Amino acid sequence: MKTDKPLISLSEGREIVREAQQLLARQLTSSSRRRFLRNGLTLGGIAMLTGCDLSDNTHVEQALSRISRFNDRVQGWLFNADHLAPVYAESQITRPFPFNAFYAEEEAPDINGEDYRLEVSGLVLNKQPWTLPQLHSMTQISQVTRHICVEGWSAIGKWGGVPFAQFLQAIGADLSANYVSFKCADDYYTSIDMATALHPQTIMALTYDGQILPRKYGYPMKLRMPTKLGYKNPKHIQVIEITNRFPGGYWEDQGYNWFGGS
Ligand SMILES: Nc1nc2c(c(=O)[nH]1)N[C@H]1C(S)=C(S)[C@@H](COP(=O)(O)O)O[C@H]1N2
Ligand SMILES: [Mo]
Repeated sequence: MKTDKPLISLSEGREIVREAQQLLARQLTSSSRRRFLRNGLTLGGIAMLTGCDLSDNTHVEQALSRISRFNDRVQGWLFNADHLAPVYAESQITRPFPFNAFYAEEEAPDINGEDYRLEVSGLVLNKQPWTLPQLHSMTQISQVTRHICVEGWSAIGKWGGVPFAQFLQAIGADLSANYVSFKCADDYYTSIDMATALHPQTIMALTYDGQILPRKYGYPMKLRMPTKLGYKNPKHIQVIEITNRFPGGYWEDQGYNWFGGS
């Protein structure tokens, strides 16, 4: 019998992806294999799914990373550009908002705003670098959203800046390209899918809580995406590249799931 009912609902799909993602985020720890087993997938099952021989650690890592890449594709399909992340009232802002990086707060890069130039490269028509006043002169929006970090905390904050879709248009980006990659002043790097880059809540944040973005939160500019986990939100961005070559990321290359939806 023909039926229009999908195999799984969108919310079931999201739930499956979330669970797989949580498993994968923990794959760095030595207990990852035990967790995997406890959560139901046997190594035999993984071997069958991935076509990998799991006789040693390297092969297990390979299998997990194949599952992670598969998971990226599923999340890409499920990602709905019209679906908005929840927004909150200003009274719900978490104070003080937490700082996080792969180093201590005092080591955050100290960038001179007057010398700052944002570089643009790859599949774009206009590779002219951007000054801070130029970015500030574009349309600004602000939003109060929740930031979720896989290290086990979440917090509500208010970011303001340029809708990223407008910036991509301004530089004549090839909007059919697969990836947007970010290089930061502190050697951090990450990358996102084009659908997320164009999402209406994705902003090039220049302010935090109505003030110029403080050094610890990513001065002079960070990308803020309430649809993605904390590690996908790069601070202190220096270079934006539009590309079809998979760029990876600082944590992603160490095993965190690349799509990283929240
Ligand atoms: N440049 C840079 N961006 C980064 C990081 C970093 O170490 N360097 N850490 C990421 C992680 S894991 C988190 S949770 C958030 C923390 O942002 P916050 O300090 O504004 O809370 O920044 C993300 N972006
Ligand atoms: Mo994080």
